[in-house]
Amino acid sequence: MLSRTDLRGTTPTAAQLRRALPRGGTDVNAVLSTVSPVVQDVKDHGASAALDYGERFDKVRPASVRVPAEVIAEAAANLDPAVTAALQESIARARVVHADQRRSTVTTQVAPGGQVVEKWIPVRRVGLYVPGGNAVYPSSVVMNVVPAQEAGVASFVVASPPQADFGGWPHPAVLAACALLGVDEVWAVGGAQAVALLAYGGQEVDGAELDPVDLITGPGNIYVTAAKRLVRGVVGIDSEAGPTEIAVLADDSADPAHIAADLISQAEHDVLAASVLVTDSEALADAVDEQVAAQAATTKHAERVATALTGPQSGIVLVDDLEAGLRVVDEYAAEHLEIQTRDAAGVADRIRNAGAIFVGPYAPVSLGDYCAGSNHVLPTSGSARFASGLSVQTFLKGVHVIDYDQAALRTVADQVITLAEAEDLPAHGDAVKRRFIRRTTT
Ligand code: HSO
Ligand code: ZN
Repeated sequence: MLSRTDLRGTTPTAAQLRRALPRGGTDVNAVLSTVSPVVQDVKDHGASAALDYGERFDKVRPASVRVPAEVIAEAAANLDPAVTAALQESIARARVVHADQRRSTVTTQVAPGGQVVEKWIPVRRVGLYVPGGNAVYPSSVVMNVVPAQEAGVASFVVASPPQADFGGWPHPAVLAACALLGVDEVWAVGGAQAVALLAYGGQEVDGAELDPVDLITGPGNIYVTAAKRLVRGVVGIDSEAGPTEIAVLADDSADPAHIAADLISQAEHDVLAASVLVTDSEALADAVDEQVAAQAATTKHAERVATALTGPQSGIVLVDDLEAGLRVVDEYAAEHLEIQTRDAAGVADRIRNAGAIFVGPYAPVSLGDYCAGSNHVLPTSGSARFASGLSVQTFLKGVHVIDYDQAALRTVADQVITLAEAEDLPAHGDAVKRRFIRRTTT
């Protein structure tokens, strides 16, 4: 079922590897020109424009952008108690992990009387985008809100598309997750128009002001991603989310049924999702392929899964040995990487590029999606080579506080003046010199 790339007997360079590996591609630039007028219109006209686009794309127009408190309370009250309890467990585990990511203030004594303090300050207000449609993920509300809360962010708004089936409000499971997390501001706006409204604020239908945010996080479709690219700079954004990916590095000690189940689990998200197995065992590759065919036939979203698994972005890569496998997965830089080998922890230790690494037979990606405590908003499309998943750090800004007394400034005054002159910026030097001129008159 899965296509094969046989790299055995070859030693490709990094660039050759990147070309040889299965990978999808969404061209965000291609939709920028479609999205740009939407962003501009919402920037100019606020909520009414955003609701117009909702009516056009989501086929429903809620009475206001802001979801009334009683609608959120009702969604929370009606959520299946087992789901409420599971979300609470997910929140509790994410909270302990993210609380440990808080950064403390660092003071460096550079010279006597001269110090630099690095402070970490949360952004004032965050906008969290939560997709709608066939992807209704209360778990993603948890993964966005918890790190922001642990970073100390005090003001939140969640934006999620209006749903015709739910009176024009976002999906009740999303609203209930917001309630569980103590988020009471939710906007019934989706797509590019939501991103624009978060970035620029604007007039609500009753004339009230919608407060713009400083940072937008959360995954969305290609239009949402394009809109985030357009407003970047006006606001901060997290890294761009592409379709989900799983890579598994396995040897002949791995259980093919587990690997197949994990490959299918992420293929379930999207026809563009990528599932890749890298192995030095042809016997394992054959067994996984058999298992995939059997399990994929009976899974609930069989059609979506089959499309994802047979797309050019999915497949099996055969390598000579584990060393070659390590090079392959590092170059691929998967959003999720499972290590299913002997000494999985030792192998995992040697990985440089992955959004998150799942070690050994009992850490499937699904655990990380919901209840490991780790974050499930992770870098996709190879961006794990340079980007991180969502964390407390995403919501913090580092600020240096420079505190020098006169004696400390004097010790380095000559060097500042020399460098200023070398850059032909003598006024910079004068600003230091002036502090050491004895004033005879005032
Ligand atoms: N695997 C997805 C996250 C998710 N899974 C949400 C289930 N719900 C992207 O990391
Ligand atoms: Zn998932």
